[in-house]
Amino acid sequence: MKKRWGNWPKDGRTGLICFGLLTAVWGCVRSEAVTTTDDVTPPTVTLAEAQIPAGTFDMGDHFGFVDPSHPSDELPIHQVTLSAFRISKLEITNRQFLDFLNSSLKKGAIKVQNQTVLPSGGGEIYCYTHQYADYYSIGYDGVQFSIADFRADHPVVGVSWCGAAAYCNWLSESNGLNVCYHPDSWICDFTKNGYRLPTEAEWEYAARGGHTDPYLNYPNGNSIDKSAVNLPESGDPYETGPYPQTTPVGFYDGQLKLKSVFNWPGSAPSYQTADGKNGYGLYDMQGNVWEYVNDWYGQDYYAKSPKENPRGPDTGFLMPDGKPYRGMRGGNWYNGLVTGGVNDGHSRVSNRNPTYYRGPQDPNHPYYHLGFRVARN
Ligand SMILES: [Ca+2]
Ligand SMILES: [Ca+2]
Repeated sequence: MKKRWGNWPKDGRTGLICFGLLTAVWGCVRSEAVTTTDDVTPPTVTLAEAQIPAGTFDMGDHFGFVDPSHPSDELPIHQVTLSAFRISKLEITNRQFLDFLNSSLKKGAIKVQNQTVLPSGGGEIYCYTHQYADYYSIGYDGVQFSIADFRADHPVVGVSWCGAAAYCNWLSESNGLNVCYHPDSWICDFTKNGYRLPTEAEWEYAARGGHTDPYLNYPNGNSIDKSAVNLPESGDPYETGPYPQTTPVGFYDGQLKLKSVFNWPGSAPSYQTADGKNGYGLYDMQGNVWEYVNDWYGQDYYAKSPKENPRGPDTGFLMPDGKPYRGMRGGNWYNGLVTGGVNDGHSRVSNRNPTYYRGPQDPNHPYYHLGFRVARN
């Protein structure tokens, strides 16, 4: 089932050129081909989840940070009360997303077109394949999807927000839960018991790990412990390798890691991690990959957010390309420490970012540093 990349066509440059065109038609793609087979085997899906208790906290930036790209979007600090919810302890991995893709392919629910994955009836792109660009670890050989060697436990990247929502629906169905997302409008029904993306308020509350007296700037403290997080130049043994320089999910658990097990690109035979899990037992809430939240990004939303279970604005703040974008949280392996001498502060626990701002070539920058984790009531 595993394929070695050397056997596959390398057309990343073509993919990047196409990216802008695809972005322009994002949401408008339609096609006819549907792959079907009767061999549908329900997957067994288990996720490590943390139970987050109901509670009230003061959401926003407690440290006076002024974001150079979008100042004031973390203010005013405002009180938020949340119902209890569950959230996955880890970012969703390539292995987990692969199960969704192969299962959906067998059911005829998705198709591969222009080296991207789409719903079979047309609609927004779910994700990019390895054939589209080398950054993406899940490939398609015309029959099934497979993962690059030693990448199965890395966070999935190259996924759109709709792809993440579609994964949530599949995960719900696979576990006998009621789906949250409408398959056309992608509106989330929060009364359902299935999987969904965390709201922005849930994400921040979960990331804080219960630390509200005093509030902290990062999930576990007021300074960055580079041995406990995957950030740019944090010193992990994946930084000398090709993009994406993700670490496996939950890599920073305080254990000594061995190259003989992980086959990382760096030459170090071992790497001592510090334990990066937060107060709720969640890993990678700081760094590794950015994580989608359910909310549209509303730059001025904090001034009008309801107190009880805020779920974001009805649509997003229009970015320079005239389009609304979803929010993302937590910083990533690629950037966000310092740009041009200015601290971007991406991995601060209160930091907000629209998915428009993904990198220097935005909005057509690759999605190689953006993934997600899931939540449910
Ligand atoms: Ca790193
Ligand atoms: Ca993360």
